[in-house]
Amino acid sequence: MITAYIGLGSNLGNRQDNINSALGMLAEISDIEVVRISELTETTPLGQAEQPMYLNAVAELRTTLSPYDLLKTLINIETSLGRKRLEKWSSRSIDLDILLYGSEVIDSPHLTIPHPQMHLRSFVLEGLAALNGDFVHPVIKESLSGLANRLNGCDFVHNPDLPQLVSIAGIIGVGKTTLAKKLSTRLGCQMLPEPYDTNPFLPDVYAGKQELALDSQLYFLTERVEQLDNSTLEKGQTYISDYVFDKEPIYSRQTLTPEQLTLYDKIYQSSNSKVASPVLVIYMLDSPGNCLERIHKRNLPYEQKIELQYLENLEAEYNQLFSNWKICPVIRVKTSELDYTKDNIIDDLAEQIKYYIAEDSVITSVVKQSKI
Ligand code: A4P
Ligand code: MG
Repeated sequence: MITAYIGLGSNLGNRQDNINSALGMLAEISDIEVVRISELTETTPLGQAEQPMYLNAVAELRTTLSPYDLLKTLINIETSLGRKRLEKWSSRSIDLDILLYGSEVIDSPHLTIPHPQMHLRSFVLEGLAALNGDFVHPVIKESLSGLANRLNGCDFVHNPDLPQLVSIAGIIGVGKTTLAKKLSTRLGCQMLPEPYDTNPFLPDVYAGKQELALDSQLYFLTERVEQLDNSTLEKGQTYISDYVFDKEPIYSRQTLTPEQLTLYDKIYQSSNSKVASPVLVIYMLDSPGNCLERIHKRNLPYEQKIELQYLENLEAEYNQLFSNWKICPVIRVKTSELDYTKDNIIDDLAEQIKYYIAEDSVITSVVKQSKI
């Protein structure tokens, strides 16, 4: 007997009846035992706007059927419940997808297991996490509840028409630039480094010259808008930045007077639409105390006045930013667990990134790199 997980979805007809009928038909099959069912949840249609809301659920099965026979069974049930196959992702009376089949990995023309989009869909992961949160996704190698947490209740689709920007976030001294360099080398993609050292106003601001804080923030803003300009980054290409654009207001709130902040916010809002949004954020975490130690070690003269309280405030603001984040998945990484002396650390993280970006961009860049 293998434990398999099935995703059920319906957005046509009596949705609850459709789902109950499908579960009833599954339970009648002698090679299948329906063990548990997650709660039914109403979800916004992913992909196509202008569709009725979905009802979704996840079922845990025990079965002796092979994955291919299980798929045939699901297609038969869909057909007998009036499922019409129109264009991709059209409304449907019932959709039955195999999410997981034990820990098997199958990539054949008619069957892909684990379901190739499941890690981007909260409507699937939350049901799965409720049933078996500790189970490890056999390809991404992360628990189902860990995968669900990365999405913050949202659903995402790969969009190869956007620049595949992966942004690394975290407070000063957490290790963003080191990680960005290593990942961009590993993935053979361009790194977009924060223009941090070149800001002519920053040393004075750190030295307490409050009157230059607005100049410093505007310098950062204009440099970043130029660097992340949506019209210059190439569609489908992977980029790794060692900062996330949306942190700009965090720093401004720390350093600007209320009058400066009002002016800054206007300029920030108008530039926001010009920059590429990340398709994935890697949020690095370490205690402010450890970060302060790293700042002292790297010994940039103008950073030496940074105080623990300042880093603690930044940490609270970053946590707030990512607790409300709806733009893309967020992978949280503890700096203390990034032991770069271990060869596979970067490989594993690079491998994970692949599943969150429109894949071709990394595959082509890895091929390019191996040709060099
Ligand atoms: N196939 C390959 N792998 C699998 C698998 N693991 N499980 C093949 C099931 N089928 C798999 O499926 C097309 C073919 O995919 C199958 O015949 C099988 O050979 P389909 O259901 O006929 O076609 P589809 O609906 O266009 O594609 P698919 O993949 O089922 O779509 P998705 O990815 O399931 O997305 N929004 C909300 N809120 N809730 C939803 O449930 N569902 C979809 C459909 C879109 N938006 C949604 C929801
Ligand atoms: Mg389907």
